[in-house]
Amino acid sequence: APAGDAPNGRHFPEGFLWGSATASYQVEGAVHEGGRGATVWDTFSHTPGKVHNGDTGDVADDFYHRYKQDIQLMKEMGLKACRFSVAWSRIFPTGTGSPNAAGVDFYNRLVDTLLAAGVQPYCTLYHWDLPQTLEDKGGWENRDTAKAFADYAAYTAGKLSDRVRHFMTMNEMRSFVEIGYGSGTHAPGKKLAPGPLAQLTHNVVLAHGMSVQSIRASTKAGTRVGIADNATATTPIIENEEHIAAARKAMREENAMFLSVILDGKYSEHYLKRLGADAPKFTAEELKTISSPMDFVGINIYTPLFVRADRSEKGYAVVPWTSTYPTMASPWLKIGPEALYWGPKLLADVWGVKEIYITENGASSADVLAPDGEIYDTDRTMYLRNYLMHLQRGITDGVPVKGYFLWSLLDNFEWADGYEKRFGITYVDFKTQKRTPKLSAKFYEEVIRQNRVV
Ligand code: GBH
Repeated sequence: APAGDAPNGRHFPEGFLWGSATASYQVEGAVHEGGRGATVWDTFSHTPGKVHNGDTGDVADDFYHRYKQDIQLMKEMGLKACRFSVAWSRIFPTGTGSPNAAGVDFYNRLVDTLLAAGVQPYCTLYHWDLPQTLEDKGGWENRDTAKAFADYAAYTAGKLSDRVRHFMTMNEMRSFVEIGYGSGTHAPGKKLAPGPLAQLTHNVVLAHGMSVQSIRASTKAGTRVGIADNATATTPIIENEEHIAAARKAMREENAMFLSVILDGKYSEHYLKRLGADAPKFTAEELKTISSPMDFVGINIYTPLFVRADRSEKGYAVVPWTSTYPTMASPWLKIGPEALYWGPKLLADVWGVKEIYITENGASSADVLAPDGEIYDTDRTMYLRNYLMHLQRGITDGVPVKGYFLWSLLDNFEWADGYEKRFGITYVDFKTQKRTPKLSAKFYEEVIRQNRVV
């Protein structure tokens, strides 16, 4: 065999779940069809100055109409699983009240088409598109939103659970909390003071816990419930004992208000102390609900947080970025493949999580069509290859990662960056809706075919 053909230790376990991920508002379009109600992202993207170039998700990838062709693409690539999100306002146009049958029908068709193509559906119930009606009543600042979410999640999961076995309550709580209600650069564009923001954060983790319980109550036995959290992947600057110990401490602290309270059932003392008078008010009963046991934990991993040991009370310090640190097309997307080793590894070591999915990982790149009509995204391919090597390394060390969902199947509406930043392994011409698999798609196809990093 020619050099390079031999198996060389980069294999994944048999049955490893290779997938891709998308989210409703980023791909569906058809915002006025099928009885869908308005969401905070419709309002935000139609507010001048909020999204790059004035882009909106009105059409996006037109996935609402083109999902069959896109599932065909998944099949051709050999994908085993697809992570998608349900638009709450397609099911309950005003967030609560009576369900909209046309909305349920769309996700029924989507799930049926996936299954017919041999692709396992993984369903996220909330990927940031809050019904506008609920935002008008205070959004996540209002405790009633948590109850509304638990009801919507139970109803939707109940409708799909005869065919969908895995549900994730929420995607990236930290992102929609801190950017949506803190810095205000995502929908709904609010800038809350630290106290109200901490209370809102508490409502969000409470909503997660309430929905874990309500989904369990409304679905078939054996339904698996988890989350897709953008856990901060604390990564030791040097892999030695003292810095690894620091990274372990940092994992708990840096995720204090989301994953840690969910998995520990309490807020860390440092977190409460740091907030002082701004700390959230909560009851023991609420902490119990927030920490309702999950069947798996999904983490979205892009960029590491490098930490080092130090003699402070916390026992670690965050290492700042150098101005020359290699970065993909989005300034926040620093290339740190070790994050895909340390993120899941610390999740397993610190909390004993037994079933982990990488619910997102991927990269933006300045894709250009070459004269031959191909897109040679060698940088995205390099990024994926290196991250996957570290994922494989972790699994070899015994970290229980069961699947990997690449963000994203398609170029799509990248929130405040509009269509400027492309994350797809499939190129989308937004004028014609033509799909062209990039080099990275062919790379991923080969990874899946050989079940190893190629
Ligand atoms: C994920 O967010 C999302 O789940 C997904 O919807 C998104 O398309 C994908 O990743 C790619 O971005 O501009 O400095 O304020 C990733 C985490 C959090 C990264 C918010 C960008 C904004 C940084 N994101 N962050 S900044």
